Amino acid sequence: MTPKIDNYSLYLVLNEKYGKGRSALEVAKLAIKGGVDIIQMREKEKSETELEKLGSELLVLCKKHNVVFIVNDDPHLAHRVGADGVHLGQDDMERFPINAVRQIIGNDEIVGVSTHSIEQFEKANESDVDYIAYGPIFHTKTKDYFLGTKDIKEIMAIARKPVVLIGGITLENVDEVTRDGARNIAVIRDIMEADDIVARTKSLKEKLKRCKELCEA
Ligand code: TZP
Ligand code: MG
Repeated sequence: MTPKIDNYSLYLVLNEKYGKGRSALEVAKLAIKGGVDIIQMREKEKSETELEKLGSELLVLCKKHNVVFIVNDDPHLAHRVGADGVHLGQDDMERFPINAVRQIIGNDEIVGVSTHSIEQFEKANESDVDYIAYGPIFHTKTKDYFLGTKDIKEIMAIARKPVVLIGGITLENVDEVTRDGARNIAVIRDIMEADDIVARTKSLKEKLKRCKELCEA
């Protein structure tokens, strides 16, 4: 059965080029040891063959440890490797409207979408997706702008599905997003670039645990 996205999830977006010489698989193993909940393969520089190989390896690893495994950009690839779901950007959705995505990967699989404005968020909120990523919140390397924390309260108030905040989130600033209502966070560099990936992941997870305790008290 396909797992669901639970709140207080820590979501690692894997991109080997930030791994300081460590392979994506190696980083994934360490992050899983640290308690990461969701892993996305976002490897823009790899060939189709490399992606299939890595995707299959990550799937085995994630399944073994009950970690949700998501493939970025391509529902066909997600389906071929048997991932739990696919993550689509705004541009991917032009190529693959949600109905087409469902036909490729199935109704039970997870579909996540990136949004970068309240308008995009509202549209995703009304569509057949399983979670919504919102950002970049802080300065990041994959985008040339960031939104800041100003919209978090509003999107959390209207959200009808799990929301994952992304973009420049670190152990040092994560409280700024959870304080405004965020329940799930995604990171690339804060885990990938860490000297001690296990410890860093544990610390981020600890922040979410504390947030849960405070929110549910
Ligand atoms: N989408 C919005 S920001 C981002 C993506 C993929 C990159 C997040 O990377 P980092 O290193 O956590 O800022
Ligand atoms: Mg994409």
